Amino acid sequence: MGDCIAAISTPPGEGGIAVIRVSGESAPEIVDKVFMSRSGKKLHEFKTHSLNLGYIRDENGTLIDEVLVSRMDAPHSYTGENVVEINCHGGAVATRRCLELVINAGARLAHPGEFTKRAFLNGRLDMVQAEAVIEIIRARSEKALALSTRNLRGALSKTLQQVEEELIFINSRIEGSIDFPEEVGEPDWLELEERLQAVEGRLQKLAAGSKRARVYRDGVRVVIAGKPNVGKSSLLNVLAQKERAIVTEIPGTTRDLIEDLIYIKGIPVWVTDTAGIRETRDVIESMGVEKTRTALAEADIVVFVVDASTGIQVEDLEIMQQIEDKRKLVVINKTDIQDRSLSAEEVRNIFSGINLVEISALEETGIEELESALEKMIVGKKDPEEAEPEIMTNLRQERAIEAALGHVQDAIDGVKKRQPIDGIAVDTWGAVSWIEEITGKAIRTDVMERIFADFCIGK
Ligand SMILES: Nc1nc2c(ncn2[C@@H]2O[C@H](COP(=O)(O)OP(=O)(O)OP(=O)(O)O)[C@@H](O)[C@H]2O)c(=O)[nH]1
Ligand SMILES: [Mg+2]
Repeated sequence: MGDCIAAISTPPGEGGIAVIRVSGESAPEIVDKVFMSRSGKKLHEFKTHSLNLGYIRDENGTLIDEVLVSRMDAPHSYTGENVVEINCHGGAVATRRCLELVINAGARLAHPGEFTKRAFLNGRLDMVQAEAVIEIIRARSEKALALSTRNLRGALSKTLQQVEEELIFINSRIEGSIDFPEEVGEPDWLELEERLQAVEGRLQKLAAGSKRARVYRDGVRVVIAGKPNVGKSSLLNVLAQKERAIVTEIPGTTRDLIEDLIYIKGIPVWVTDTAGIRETRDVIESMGVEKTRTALAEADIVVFVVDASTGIQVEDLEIMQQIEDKRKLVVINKTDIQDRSLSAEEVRNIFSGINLVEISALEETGIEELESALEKMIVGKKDPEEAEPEIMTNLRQERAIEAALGHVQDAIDGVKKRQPIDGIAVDTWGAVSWIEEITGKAIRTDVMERIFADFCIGK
């Protein structure tokens, strides 16, 4: 710490403006060496949080760019340090040159995520909020963005803080019995059990809710499969709202995997159209069928399309066997055909206990139902009674929550069996340390470094 760091904080390439961010005790003095304001005043003569027009010039006095410079004094800045931001005119060359001059004037190039790391180290953000910053940048759907923003504002941190406080309270009860066995005596076992169970319930809800919320960030893989000619490519085209795949009346049209990213109720979904599965002598087609099998293995959900005009045939049964242990939605397509030879009843009888929707890819009917059915399968049923709002966690946070949960459950077990109290304390403190690992209160340095290494330079 201590030294002054600088980086281009806007994405590379041409833009309307580009921002060079400089942070550190001496940021204003360093920028003053290369900045010449229109009024001739130095940066420290301006008020903090003001915007000042002027020029960046090089060692020879040559003007490089006309810029707007803002100064944000500690502690009211992104990093909590003195921050100066130079708004350049977006051109890649001029911006790089300005950065170079700032570096020559005494700043050092920032490491990836170093601004946010300083914000964390200066107590401006906790670890959950720092991670929310990356997630906001990477958000692929509006829902993911909204959930990340909630975490930046402290939704997850607040819940974790309450859990931590409760655990510390429980610990104080336990420690009383350990430290003053004569005076305090045995702990109130029933109270301990109740309190621990309340914590367990909260952590379980958090874990379940965050798994649900996570699909909005990570998305899911949906693979459309079925025998040739049932309308798989037609369905992809309807979902993608464009002619993504070739559709013909010839069975075996699709040979390669065709993928598209679509959004179903705000969830990013990679939909893959596949070659119709059948025995074939055609070399290319059979390679396609092989690819279908690979795609099926990697699918989160299989949309298994059957044809209302042909009914269920041997091929359908074989495909069903192949996707036996997959989560699946059976779609009866071509329901617009007059003399259809397949009813929903029949399909339900053949494949008992399945999710089923009827559509016509040609007339685009039943698509809304299909999307709702998929959403339900992906997000799961939400308990309307659920008090906890949806909170998104990343893998690191999820693992730590599960580890904390494990300790709490062991503690409950210990309480039920009236085990020695100091053994139970090991678990309750273990739970606290996992919670503190999430918020960063007691995070290991290597874990912290790994998190910030994931950031981009300039953040
Ligand atoms: N009547 C009717 N015809 C449809 C419907 N959906 C698709 N078709 C027709 O069925 C034929 C096959 O459609 P595709 O979408 O190419 O079928 P596919 O399952 O991708 O076929 P392969 O790629 O060969 O496996 C085309 O002639 C489509 O126009 C539908 O809902 N109703
Ligand atoms: Mg096709």
